[in-house]
Amino acid sequence: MPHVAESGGDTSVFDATHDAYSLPAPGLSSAHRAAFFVGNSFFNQNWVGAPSSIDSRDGLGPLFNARSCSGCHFKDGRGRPPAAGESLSSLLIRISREGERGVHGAPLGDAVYGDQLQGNGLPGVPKEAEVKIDYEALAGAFPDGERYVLQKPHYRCEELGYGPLGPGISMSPRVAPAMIGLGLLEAVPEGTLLALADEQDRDHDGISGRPNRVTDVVSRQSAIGRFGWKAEQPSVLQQIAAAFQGDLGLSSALFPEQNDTAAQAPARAQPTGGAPEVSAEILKAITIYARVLAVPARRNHQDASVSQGEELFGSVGCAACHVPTLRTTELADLPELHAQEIHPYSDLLLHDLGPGLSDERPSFAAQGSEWRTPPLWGIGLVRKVNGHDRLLHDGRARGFQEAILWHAGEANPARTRFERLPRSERAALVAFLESL
Ligand code: HEC
Ligand code: HEC
Ligand SMILES: [Ca+2]
Ligand SMILES: [Ca+2]
Ligand SMILES: [Ca+2]
Repeated sequence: MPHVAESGGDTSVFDATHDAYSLPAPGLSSAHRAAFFVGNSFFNQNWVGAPSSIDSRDGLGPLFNARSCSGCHFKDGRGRPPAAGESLSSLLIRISREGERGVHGAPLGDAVYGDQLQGNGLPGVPKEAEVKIDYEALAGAFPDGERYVLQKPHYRCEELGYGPLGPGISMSPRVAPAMIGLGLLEAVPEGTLLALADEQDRDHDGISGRPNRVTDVVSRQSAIGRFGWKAEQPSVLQQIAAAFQGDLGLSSALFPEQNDTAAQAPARAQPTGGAPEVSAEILKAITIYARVLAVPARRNHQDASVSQGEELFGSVGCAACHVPTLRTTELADLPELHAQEIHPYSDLLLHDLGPGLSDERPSFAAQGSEWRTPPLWGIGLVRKVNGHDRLLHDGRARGFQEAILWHAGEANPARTRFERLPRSERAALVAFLESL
């Protein structure tokens, strides 16, 4: 185990305040630092409906989830499910038709509602739906008798704006992940990920990670997915262009269409904010911004209980998926991130975590129960930055212990070993996660 503070190598920042996710990596060239600040302002600005007097900020919607990127990635951090009585804000719902797939296994959207539910519309454009969540309590106990209660979410669509959803529609709820270290993850060579993969479990350790294989929309070729909860996007650029289209209703060179369908006449009737609505310059600046947001260094990494927890993280089997150390290679356009030893605690591969976490919505190579191992770097600062402790793809877990207890499938043995640890060692493992 690495036992070092600098999870992002030389590009780590020492800041544990609520700005911890918002800082540029140290050592950027002056051009990249300038692009960072331009990207930062577009990441935080509210877009408006077209037409507006300022062409560089219009084109929002007509259907959208939020008015800005930071509306969901607040403080470049993590979203959460709504509290009782709130509407969805930093959690979004992907939808698709069961049993039907497109190129490279892409999910296909509903004929009327498309591939994502947008809960907001411009004036005169009905929003698509108001989604409500009910939680079912699941009580359990550790072998030593300590009790816990997990909560399983169930989703209901109300106030559907364009008639009923088609038959056989599956829904995949996801919270916005933190934005840190993404350029470093992009700079991990494909060969490293392929070497970590063990699709047939040839080494018989019960872990069979595999890459998602998705469509690169620029080359139209199949590519390894790295970003998003199911690794459905191959690059930060494509992830961001997809967010502009799906989440904000803004077209770009990568995704020139609006996000509405022909069946949504009030949306189709709206003016657009240009073709495309997001210029190449703005897309480029936000992409640089997102790639160089720094990873915060660990705190208290030498405390006795944290060190003990770090060892347990290895011996219990967490590190089989949450791989502690990777190395970056050269990126032609971002030499600042070159040759770093990084500690993301992820293999960026898909793993089957069992039916309890399944969204029953296959996407490209990923089955419903398969998720990308999420990086754990910086995760101990979620409460500080975002003021909540909600974890997992849909934010169902309240804190680290619940997140671990939801692990099943390939992670069954690791979870069982965690459950059997004495209480003080379970606490040490959680203290290690808090130090990240
Ligand atoms: C409605 C909320 C919402 C908005 C608005 C939003 N995002 Fe996201 N973002 C998400 C969710 C949810 C995911 C995970 C997506 C998935 O799993 O497919 C995500 C994923 C990402 C990722 C990948 C992170 C990772 O760890 O893999 C990046 C980069 C990103 N968003 C950037 C942006 C940018 C830039 C904008 C503005 C153009 C934006 N997002 C707007 C919710 C949002
Ligand atoms: C088989 C691979 C695998 C193993 C083993 C594993 N994990 Fe995970 N872990 C995942 C995946 C995949 C997710 C995402 C699941 C989801 O969001 O539904 C995850 C999610 C998490 C999260 C929440 C991350 C977030 O961003 O919300 C934490 C914390 C975590 N794991 C810690 C652990 C610990 C501690 C162990 C050992 C007891 C462990 N994991 C073992 C694959 C694994
Ligand atoms: Ca638009
Ligand atoms: Ca839609
Ligand atoms: Ca294996």
